[in-house]
Amino acid sequence: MTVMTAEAGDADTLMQRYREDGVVYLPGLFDAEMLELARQGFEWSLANPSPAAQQLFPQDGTVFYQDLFNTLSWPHYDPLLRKAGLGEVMARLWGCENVWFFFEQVFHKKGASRRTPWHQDTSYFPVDGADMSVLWISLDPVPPSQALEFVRGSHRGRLYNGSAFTGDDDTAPLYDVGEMPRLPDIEADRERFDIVSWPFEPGDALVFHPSTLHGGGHTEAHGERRTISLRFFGDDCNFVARPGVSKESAVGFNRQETGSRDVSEFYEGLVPGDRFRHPDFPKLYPHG
Ligand SMILES: O=C(O)CCC(=O)C(=O)O
Repeated sequence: MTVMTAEAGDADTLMQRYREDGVVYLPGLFDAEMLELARQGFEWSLANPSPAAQQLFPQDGTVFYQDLFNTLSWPHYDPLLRKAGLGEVMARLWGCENVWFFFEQVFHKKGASRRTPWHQDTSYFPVDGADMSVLWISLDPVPPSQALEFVRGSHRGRLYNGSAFTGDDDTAPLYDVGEMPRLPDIEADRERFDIVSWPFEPGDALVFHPSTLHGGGHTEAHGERRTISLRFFGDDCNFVARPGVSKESAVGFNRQETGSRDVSEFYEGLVPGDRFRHPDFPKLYPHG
């Protein structure tokens, strides 16, 4: 495993590294004002759960909470997205002309909360392409021993079945139909994988392609991690087929009861191969 220390570098270096490694570290991307906006977004999400909110691995008795694709939360992240110029950050990283916000996800770990299972985000939604990113930030410092980890370059390899995020076997498949291969047991054979991570301070950001294998980031007994994952897509992004719709994934939930829109509305009328577009995804770049 390599704990990275390198600084971010110039725009061309970053673009190349993103293409090759599928993950880049942007130290000090957010100043105190941006961090405060991020904190407000996170607090709003925690106080206003969508029907997709869930306590993961409840049998462990620690906090491992997540919520995602709550369209009602989007106005609460919008000031951060725009003031921090995240559309422009993605346009430069991908070398593309248009950038849209896709959706938010929050994670809250407290106490001795387990590692996040290794997985690729792309397995969970019917969207794929080169111009896609997850921007991961933590409102709390993350020491190297508790870092989110990545398999460098894995976004250029195969797309595995998702992890079901249940039980003892982290490779237990999300879909029980279809051709996607089962995840490798990376924890059982770490030396075989090119695992990288960075020590992380509030204000830093990790940007990764959603097909990059990532996992880890446990917390210790007295620890807490408040994390926001913001997702973006751009010109090269297509609707693709997936073997099914998981009840646990963002796709399956009926959100009518809170007023949050169902993600399936955003996929309506699309067939595999279509450009992934919907007028209600906030356009971030160029500025509307
Ligand atoms: O923060 C974590 O532990 C998991 C993050 C993650 O899987 C993601 O942002 O896609």
